[in-house]
This record gives sequence, structure tokens and C-alpha cells, in this order.
Amino acid sequence: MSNPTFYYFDGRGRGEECRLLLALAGTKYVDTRSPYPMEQHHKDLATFGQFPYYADDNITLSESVAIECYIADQLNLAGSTSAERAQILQFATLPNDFYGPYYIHFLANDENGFKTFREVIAPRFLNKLEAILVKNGGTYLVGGKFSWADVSIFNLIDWFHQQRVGNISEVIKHYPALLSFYKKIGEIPQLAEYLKNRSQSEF
Ligand SMILES: N[C@@H](CCC(=O)N[C@@H](CS)C(=O)NCC(=O)O)C(=O)O
Repeated sequence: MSNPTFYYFDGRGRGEECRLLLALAGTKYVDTRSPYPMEQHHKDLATFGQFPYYADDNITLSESVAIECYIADQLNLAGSTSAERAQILQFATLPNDFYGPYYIHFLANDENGFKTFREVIAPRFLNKLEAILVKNGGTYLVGGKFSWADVSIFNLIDWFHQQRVGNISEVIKHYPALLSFYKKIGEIPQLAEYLKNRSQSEF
């Protein structure tokens, strides 16, 4: 991971988990925060014409989960057996099952859609996540040790807290194990330092 540059917009969105992993790595990187809509030279640069996009001396990458996987793997946080890697990946991909329906309602400004999100869609997954955490002792999601899975679910809970639209921060209040997990992961020194200095953003 030499000379990394990370490209996203001036917000958290699909880029923030990569930034959290880069903070854990402690590597200096260029945090390019591009204006929205995306400029043509960035569309031309990024593998699939969208952000996030990552480049270092060895690799160029698009797709948020692929970038996260690459950084997590450098940190030995992506699992050490096939089973662990697959289990971690299920937590790394789960947030998209929240973001997909939420942003459909966001773009349509659909209050009924948000209600369904709060009352049906989010609890469906959060109830399961809460139970998994309790079963695993409350601290880590996979293999009894800190992994990319924990960063992914930390970032998901953070997203619930951050969203202004749709009143979804209400939902997460009903999950004490997830909230306690969120607090503990956020106290990891490199993350705590990053979070303390993080700027506020619209999304
Ligand atoms: N599956 C992709 C989705 C990336 C994506 O939708 N990027 C949006 C911002 S969140 C984008 O770059 N949009 C720019 C555009 O549409 O011009 C990922 O997870 O990286």
C-alpha cells in the first residue's frame, strides 16, 4: 500500500468504510474529495466511471467492497481461512442490503417507504445482527477477534446515526448489544483519532 490515493465525494456514503480501514492502517494517503456531480476526468479515470476509486503503486480499484477487501487484507483483517474469509465477507456485503432500499426511498422522498424501512426492512436484519453479537460474546463478529466484519458493521451503525432523512437513527436505539459494540469499536485508538477529527458532511 505505497502512495495510496482514495477518491470519493465530500461525504461518507460508500467511501467511509475505506477511510476507516485506511485510518486503521495508519498509512498516509491522499483523500481526494471530488465535487458532485463527478467531473469528466474522474469518470475517465475510475475503473467503472464511478467512485469510490483507489490507486496505489501496485493497483487501481473500483467497487467499495473490493477496495475495503484489499486494505483489510493488508491489515490481516480479512480472515485467515476460507471459512473466516467468507464469514467476514457476509458482514462486509450486508450493509448494501440496507443502503439499496433506503436510497430508493431517499431519491423518491417517500415517507411511507421510510416507514417500511424503519419498521420492517431494518429490523429484519438488525434483530439478526443483535442476536449474532450476543451469541458471540458481544465484542467481535467473526472468529473471536477484530476483523473487517467489525469495521463494516461499525460503519453501518454509524450510518444509522448520521442519516438526517427518514428518521432512521430512531431504529438503532432498540439494539443495546449493537450500540455497545459500536462504542467499543469506536474506541480503538486509530479509529477514535480519525472520528474525533472527521468533518461533518451532508451524506
Ligand atoms: N457498487 C458501487 C457503487 C458506486 C456508486 O454508486 N457510486 C456513486 C456514488 S455513491 C457514484 O460515483 N456516482 C457518480 C455518478 O453517478 O456520476 C460501489 O459500491 O462502489
